Amino acid sequence: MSGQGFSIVDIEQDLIKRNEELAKEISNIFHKKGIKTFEIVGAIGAGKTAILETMVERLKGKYRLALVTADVTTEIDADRIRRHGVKCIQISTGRECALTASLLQDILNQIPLDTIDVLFVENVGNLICPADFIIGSDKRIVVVSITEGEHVVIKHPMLFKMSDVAVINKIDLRNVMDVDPEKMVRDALEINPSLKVVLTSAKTSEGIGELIDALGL
Ligand SMILES: Nc1nc2c(ncn2[C@@H]2O[C@H](COP(=O)(O)OP(=O)(O)OP(=O)(O)O)[C@@H](O)[C@H]2O)c(=O)[nH]1
Ligand SMILES: [Mg+2]
Repeated sequence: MSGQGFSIVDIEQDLIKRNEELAKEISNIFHKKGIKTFEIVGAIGAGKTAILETMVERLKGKYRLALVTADVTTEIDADRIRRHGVKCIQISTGRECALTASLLQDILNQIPLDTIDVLFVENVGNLICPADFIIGSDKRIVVVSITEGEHVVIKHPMLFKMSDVAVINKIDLRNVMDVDPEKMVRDALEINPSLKVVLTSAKTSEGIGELIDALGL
């Protein structure tokens, strides 16, 4: 506690609690509309958008999809998704290093809630900040790739603890990287034994079918 009766830690805890309450409200809205929601978090450049592009191609004939992509400034990811003929809303987070429930609430009226079955939300590329801020999705998918190095999983346990599915991407590069993807799988399961862990390549589509199965889609 500081002399004024509150501390930075108190303020942070209050923000996290208020975010959780709002995330619950958002989750209720999605459930009432029968929409399945998935949040994709993970390292910068691990392949979150590339995986979404590959999944969108496979899923768009089966489900009515919409996506939200969050980035600090650009619309690059949203434009990549839109090229697949799917609605994608961009959130610019500015100085924030992760999405919050409040940022999602701000664009909720742009999501066609009455005409979609599945919503994917790509968070800002960051392996730390999103751990504190849930956004009300049914499942969270954490993505890393073998190019971040073999220890990226054990160095960032929080998001693996707080996710339902973990993706180790870019396994097409396994022969040029001095990395054992199976060790990354073991590390992820040690951190969170209930995780479903999938090895993928967004480039060759290896493992994408398995990922879709892991999401129950
Ligand atoms: N070889 C290989 N390259 C990949 C794979 N997935 C993505 N990439 C490449 O990695 C780079 C980053 O991919 P993105 O899909 O933009 O990654 P991201 O996680 O969405 O990145 P941010 O949104 O900026 O955090 C691009 O050049 C992709 O073409 C993969 O499985 N194999
Ligand atoms: Mg991206």
